[in-house]
Amino acid sequence: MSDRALITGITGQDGSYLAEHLLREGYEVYGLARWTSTSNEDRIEHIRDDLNLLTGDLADQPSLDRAVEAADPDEVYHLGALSFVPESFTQPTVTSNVTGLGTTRMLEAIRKYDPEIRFYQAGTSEMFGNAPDERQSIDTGFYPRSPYGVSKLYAHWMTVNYREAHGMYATNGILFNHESPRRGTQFVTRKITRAAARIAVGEQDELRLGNLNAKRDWGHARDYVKAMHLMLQQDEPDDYVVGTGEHHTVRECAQIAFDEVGLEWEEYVKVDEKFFRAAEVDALQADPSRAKRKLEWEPTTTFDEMIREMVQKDLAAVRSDD
Ligand code: NAP
Ligand code: F7E
Repeated sequence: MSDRALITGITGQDGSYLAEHLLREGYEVYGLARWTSTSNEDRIEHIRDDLNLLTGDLADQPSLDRAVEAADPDEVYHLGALSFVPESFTQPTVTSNVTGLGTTRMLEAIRKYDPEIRFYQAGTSEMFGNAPDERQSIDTGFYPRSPYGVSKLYAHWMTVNYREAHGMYATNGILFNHESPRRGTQFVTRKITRAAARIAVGEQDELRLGNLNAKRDWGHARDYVKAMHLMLQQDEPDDYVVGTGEHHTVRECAQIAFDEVGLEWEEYVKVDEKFFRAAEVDALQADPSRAKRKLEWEPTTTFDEMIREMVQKDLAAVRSDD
């Protein structure tokens, strides 16, 4: 009998790549998706017939209980969250409810149904925030700088607590930024690659950005979902930091994206304070050495390759819209 996995957040960037990966690995894949009046299934359209979708909401305990029962999974990958940092400042309580308490609801659903189910929590480098260390490892202290980061930190410790209090196989993956052509269009990399493509074909005149000096450790989502899967194949549950170990500025991202379409980024990018954050995270850079060693995992795509791939996909999309 094949292994069964339940993915929350299956309609998101990571959910779609993870579903593809688990299908390739021979899993029977279940996905929790919110009920919406218009379809949010674009990212999983190509594999839709191979998936078992269940409706549910992280704010609604009975729907999660039903989903866990219906999927009867061996592994749960909990990726569902409100993941856009700026919006968490304007919607702090719904962020806490969905991203924070939603994790406790999933853990409870599992504990009640079958505490042997393995659980992956989608942790984030945003929990490090104003990090005291230049490179962040599992030993770095947490200092979140947004309601999103605070909610994820609560979810992190609840995951640790269910492991220690109930003996559950509950693992935190602390993943640094990862992007792809499927990244939401408000996140900075995709905002830049899409704008570069649209400007190149004459559909947009300029690109307004916030803090160009912000540094992030950006990898490819396709690589990172493999690390999630590996984490749940270990003998014991644990916590892991996953990133490339390199960081780049927003400015460098713009320079590569515009270079890919043969344009000078300075001619099109304008700084707009509207995109500055109430509390910024200036720089993040992973020390992923432990995850690489224990999981035998390596990122395969460089930052430069990934940004150029995203620009090419965005170019193809704007051209096909014509
Ligand atoms: P994403 O594209 O924003 O996807 C988030 C998913 O959560 C979507 O499927 C969304 O459904 C679902 N969701 C939101 N609210 C929900 C609710 N109330 N009930 C059920 N589902 C809900 O995020 P991502 O980039 O794939 O990231 C996956 C996870 O990793 C998230 O938890 C994120 O916080 C975390 N993370 C991401 C990164 C990164 O760089 N990408 C790094 C570290 C951690 P809809 O489609 O209906 O909106
Ligand atoms: O911002 C700066 C901004 O929104 C990156 C989420 O997946 O990764 C993501 O969070 C940086 C910030 O991602 C604009 O100030 C400049 O310093 O792409 P982002 P994020 O906030 O790092 C983490 C790991 C997660 O867990 C989150 O879920 O870029 N920046 N100008 C801008 N950012 C945006 N969005 N838009 C701008 O115009």
